[in-house]
Amino acid sequence: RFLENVITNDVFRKGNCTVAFIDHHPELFKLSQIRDRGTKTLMYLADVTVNGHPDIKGKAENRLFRTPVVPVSDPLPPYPPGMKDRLQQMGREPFVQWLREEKPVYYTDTTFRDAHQSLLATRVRTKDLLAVAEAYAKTNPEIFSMEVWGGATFDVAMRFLHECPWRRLQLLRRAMPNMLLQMLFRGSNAVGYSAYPENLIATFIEKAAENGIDVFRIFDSLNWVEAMAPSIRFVRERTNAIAQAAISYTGDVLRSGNNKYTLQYYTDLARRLEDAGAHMLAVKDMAGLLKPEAAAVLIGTLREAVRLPVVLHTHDTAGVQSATYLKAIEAGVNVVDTAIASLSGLTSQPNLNSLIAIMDGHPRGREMNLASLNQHSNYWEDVREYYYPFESDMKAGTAQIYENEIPGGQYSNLRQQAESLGLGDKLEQIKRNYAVVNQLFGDIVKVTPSSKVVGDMALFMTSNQLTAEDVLDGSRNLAFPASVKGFFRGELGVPYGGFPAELQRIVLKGDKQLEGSPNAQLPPVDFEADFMAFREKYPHAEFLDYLSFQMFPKVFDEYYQHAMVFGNVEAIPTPAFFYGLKQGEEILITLSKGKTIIVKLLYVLPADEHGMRTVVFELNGYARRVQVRDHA
Ligand code: BTN
Ligand code: 3PY
Ligand code: ZN
Repeated sequence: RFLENVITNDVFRKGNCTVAFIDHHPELFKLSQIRDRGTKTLMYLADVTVNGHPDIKGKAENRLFRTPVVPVSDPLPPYPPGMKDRLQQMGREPFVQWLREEKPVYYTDTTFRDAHQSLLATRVRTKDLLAVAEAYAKTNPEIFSMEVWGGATFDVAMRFLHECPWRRLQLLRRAMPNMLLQMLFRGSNAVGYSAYPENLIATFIEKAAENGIDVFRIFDSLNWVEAMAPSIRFVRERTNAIAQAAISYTGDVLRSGNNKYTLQYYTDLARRLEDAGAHMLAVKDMAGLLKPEAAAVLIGTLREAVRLPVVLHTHDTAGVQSATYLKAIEAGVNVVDTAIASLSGLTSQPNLNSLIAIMDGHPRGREMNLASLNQHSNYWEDVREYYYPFESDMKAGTAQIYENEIPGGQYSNLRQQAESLGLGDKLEQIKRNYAVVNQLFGDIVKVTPSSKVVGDMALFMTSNQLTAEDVLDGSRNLAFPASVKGFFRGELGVPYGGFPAELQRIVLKGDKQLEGSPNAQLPPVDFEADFMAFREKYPHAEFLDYLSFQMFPKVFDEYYQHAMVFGNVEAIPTPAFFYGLKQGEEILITLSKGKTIIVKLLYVLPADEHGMRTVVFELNGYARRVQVRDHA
């Protein structure tokens, strides 16, 4: 039985009708909410089955996936007390003091954010995170915090996964009520790539905390304390969460001779961040440059310089960063950032499971549930397969990272970026140019978004076959990338030591550098009037969507249009989401609590003369056909 509705009706679809059509065919418009959502989901599945997923064009092959096993956890008793419970009992100042004095080392788990941002281009979907969140929280309450939000996840959730980032946070909050949830916050750039007005930053922080964030890791891409201080203050004044200020680590603190980033540089920064009100101090080694001996010195010195607990974050791009952690642990670091085994290593964080195992018998080792962690690793090993088109083809650690200083997430994305610009065979040149650009720019801190500027310039030089001398030759009148112009205008702030004057003059071509902080120039958001206007344009959206829109207007607009056509696609299992259905394949989709639909692909008809293909499904046992355009 084919249940027709207004979306599948040919007369209506082709527009061969007047408004009277509604009066003559009321049955076509009587869609229960569930059927409406069901139809939209079928539209999505039909489209991806016929046209493929736009994000993985040409990369999908006929793979079979194993079914990931979700580790079991006792549904009773409820949740064992975790760090969130401790924070609530103690209050934040006593809590961070307690942490600082703790003998055992603690672990932050980055699997839900940085690990997949760095290995899988941030593409992991909420559904796959949520499937194991409760079990993880019940079996691993010893974990210091779960990094689950911020960084690139906010943008990518909407842009590529068609998901609401706020709903991800809310769902994880509910599934992990005993654990501290952490986000990466780019100071005055929030979760974006440029500066936002200060009152928007404040409101974003407030709403992030209300919806589940307990720990804000705040950094600035040039280690500019002025850009971090307002965020630290907003966390302190408007939330009960922890402001963890992060210093981005670059260069080599033990390098002798001409060294811009000395121990003194880091110590001064740490003290200023403590004075700005940070509750915790993190060293964010985004490129994995901190060597073991340097870690011993740096962590030991920072522990003495400030009264805060000290955290260390690194990327294992060189392949040896567990050695750095061991030295840091012996120098008194309180927390280290790690990822579940099967999503660790290379451009991701060091391996949590193995680190726990080698800490066995160490005076700062601690009792952890390694059996559970290994089960979770097995789950992620299978889930990771779903995302194979997003893997970089890096196979082993590289010592070249000490020369090019490319952050983990950018390193794994670089080949793809190069290929999309037709520079696939120039990857080595791009990496060398990255280091050249860094020197041209005055040896700057490179982390989102400053790392993107350096990357854009390296690609620009490579594609135009420019040397450093060419760039510095003012008579060439080069068309520098927009991000490079913005950087030299001061849109990301001012690098330590200032801009190299000659290159700044060449890039700006008479344009002036901004005065003061980049977001001081921006008029505050008029929330009331602006939200009203937003609602007019996006009537189904609410205030959190409005904040998404403020961060990424164009991305939000496309996300919204997608939701209007295809509904909420978060419930679709990941293999179907990326690869569509095969003939005869049947899947379960839980659209909402208690509303599960069974979808089976019966067959796909050839395209008609208008290029439309009819895709016939079975939905809960009834045949349903939808039509999609074949873009081939
Ligand atoms: C539907 O599913 O048919 C209605 C779509 C409404 C989607 C809007 S888009 C912005 C806002 N955020 C969501 O997650 N949903 C609504
Ligand atoms: C981000 O800003 O997304 C980062 O992970 C920086 O390291
Ligand atoms: Zn990182």
